[in-house]
Amino acid sequence: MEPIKRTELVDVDGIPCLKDTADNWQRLWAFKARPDDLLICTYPKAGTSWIQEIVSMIQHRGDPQKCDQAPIHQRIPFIDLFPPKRFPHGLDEAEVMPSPRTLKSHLPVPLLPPSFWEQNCKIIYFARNAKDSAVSYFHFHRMNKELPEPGNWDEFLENFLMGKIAWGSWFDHVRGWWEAKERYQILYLFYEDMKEQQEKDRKYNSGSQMDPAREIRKVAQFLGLQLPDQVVNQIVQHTMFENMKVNPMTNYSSIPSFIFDQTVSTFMRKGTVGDWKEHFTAAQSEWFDDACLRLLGDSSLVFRTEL
Ligand code: PPS
Repeated sequence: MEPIKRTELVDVDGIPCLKDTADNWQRLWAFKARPDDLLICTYPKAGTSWIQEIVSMIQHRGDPQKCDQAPIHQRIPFIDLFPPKRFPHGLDEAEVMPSPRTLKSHLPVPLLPPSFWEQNCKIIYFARNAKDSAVSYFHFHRMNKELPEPGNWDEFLENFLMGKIAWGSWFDHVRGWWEAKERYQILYLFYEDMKEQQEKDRKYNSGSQMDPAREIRKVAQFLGLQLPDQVVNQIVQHTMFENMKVNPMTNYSSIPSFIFDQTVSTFMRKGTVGDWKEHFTAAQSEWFDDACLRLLGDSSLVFRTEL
């Protein structure tokens, strides 16, 4: 198979986007959200697939067979991705999908099609700390042949910090959505809290009294559903990193290897909090801490970089 060409970035209102997204901008901006749409929004590599599978399991009342009917990216279309070699696009799929729809986006607040705000759609935002997001995004650039060339780690990290990567600045993204939740129906969750829940679940099964599914219950409540404990437990188990990693419906093995080369880096790579320590030098870590203080210090938004 002929290797595909890595894309370039094109600014849309000052935010770097994949060229094909920019080329389809008018169509995306005119997207007609429906009042009962649920949007899952994240900065890339925040654990989107994790929260997608949790939502999908909640919607199917914990029945894995219903989730196993199609890969996650088909069940929940990604509206702002227009990859040249993949048809139909998420937007095409979303447009013909019956209601109620669940959709995925990486768009920052200023670029979200206005109909989502007009229809006051429910939105789940899943955020992950900058350091682990940067590491995960770097490895994803290495294996995803549609993304721009990442350069070496130092180069990539500088671009990440400057927001010169697809979907723009992590800082602007997490902050924009944090502020938007004051005005709209947005459930803002953290990867680190979800991971802590997983770890507690392991202890719970070994006799601890902690609630193993706090974050999953929050999602169910936001969706207006009350699930029995047994169902919640099934969801916790089904969405454990180890289980999603071997599940062909969630590990992106359905994407051909000339696009996602999982011999370079797997999509479900490590799934931990603190992997950044294996990549950052002390100076780079300090640089990130300073940037967090400078760019987020005056907000109430706090990220944990270890558990
Ligand atoms: S994408 O391409 O932006 O939609 O990717 P996304 O799904 O947001 O991010 C992939 C990272 O999320 C991790 N992940 C998980 N961690 C813990 N538990 C579960 N169940 C889980 N599912 C996905 C995945 O491993 C990627 O992170 P890294 O750090 O690279 O391992």
